[in-house]
Amino acid sequence: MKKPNFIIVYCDDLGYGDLGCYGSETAKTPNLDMLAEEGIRFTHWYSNSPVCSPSRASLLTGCYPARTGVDQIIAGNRGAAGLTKRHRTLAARLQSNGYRTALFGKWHLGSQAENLPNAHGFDEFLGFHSGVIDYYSHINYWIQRKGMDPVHDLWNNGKEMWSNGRYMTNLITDNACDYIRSQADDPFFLYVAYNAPHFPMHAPKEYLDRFPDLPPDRRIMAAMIAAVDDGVGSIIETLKASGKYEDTVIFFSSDNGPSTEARNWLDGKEDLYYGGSAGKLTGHKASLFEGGIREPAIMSYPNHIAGGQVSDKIGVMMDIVPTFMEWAGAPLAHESEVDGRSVAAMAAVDADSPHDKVYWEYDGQLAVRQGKWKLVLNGKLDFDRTAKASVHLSDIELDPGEKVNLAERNPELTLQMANDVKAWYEEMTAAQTK
Ligand SMILES: [Ca+2]
Repeated sequence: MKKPNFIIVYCDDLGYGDLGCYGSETAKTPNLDMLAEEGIRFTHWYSNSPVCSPSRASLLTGCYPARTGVDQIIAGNRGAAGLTKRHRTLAARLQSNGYRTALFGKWHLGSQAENLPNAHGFDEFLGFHSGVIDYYSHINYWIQRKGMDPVHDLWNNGKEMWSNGRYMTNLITDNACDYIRSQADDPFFLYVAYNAPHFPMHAPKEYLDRFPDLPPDRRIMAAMIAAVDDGVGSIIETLKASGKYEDTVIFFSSDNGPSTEARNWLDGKEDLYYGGSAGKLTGHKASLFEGGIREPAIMSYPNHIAGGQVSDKIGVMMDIVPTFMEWAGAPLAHESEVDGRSVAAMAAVDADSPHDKVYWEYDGQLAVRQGKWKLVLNGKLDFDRTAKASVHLSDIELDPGEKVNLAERNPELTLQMANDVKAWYEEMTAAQTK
């Protein structure tokens, strides 16, 4: 079988309910909806963390965040430590299997030389190192909250570059399309890491004009998502024009759920922000309830995966490494190298999920999904708000919104799941290598 190309399109803080094909009545995402029609749309696909850096560490290494040493949000200053070279990324693995590799957009896995994309297997990188930049000046102003001055953060292969005034989403899309057009016959891995729709809430007027009737918080969100959707449309069009679409795997998702942080507002309000939607799910960014970690996830591989599928089987971001390596013809030695499992059969022939249990830890919270059951310990609803019960058991099939706490009615199950997730976390922290 021909080695496929791989493209990951990754959004930032995009909610489960914020695409047309996931039920949004305000976002307009015709290109992503079409991609889902031509591929498979997952309804129980999870990020490994409810925040940026750990989620991205898992996507790229195939390991749980704690094992990678990146289990917190990495600071935005130049010189911030991050993912070390002890952890092999998907880019490094594919590069050593004959792939050309490129990243355009957000990195957020550290900014020391050994943490940067070029040190982690990317031949080409154009984008930013930290977690957030202004969409037009490409300056990170948000580290001022930590007492640091703003830093300009736009780079091309280790060299600082300036593209003042250029909307970041379009800059990423244009580089991605140019890269596809420049490829000859070697297979490639392209990581398109949009910072949208993470704050600051910026979009060109032409996108805002598409949504004249929405309230301000939804309007800017819909505009930013529409720019991403147009980007995905351009990428697909470019693939088709170069005859590469059928042999290219495209995976679209987001690192965590929508943010309620007041700094999303640009009118001075200090209220919680609800511009992004987790749909019917409870919890937002930083929460281990479903809204923080369950993500839109679309996969297409026209020569291998039948279109029009919707799968409710459990997949996790850390599964992408073993899945792509299997399709690249270089499967991993799973047991020793990664925590993720290949979902190639789940995607191609609707096989069962490879996971009996999936675990999470973030900022004092623990969670486990076991079949239809989900247990959250010390749960939070976002960065600041704590959930009512410190032990919350849900039947996710009957109650996807985690509204009804079944812990007291199921004490033995609750205890077993709590013990399992605590044991898992002990194992992970013992194995942690920075
Ligand atoms: Ca994020």
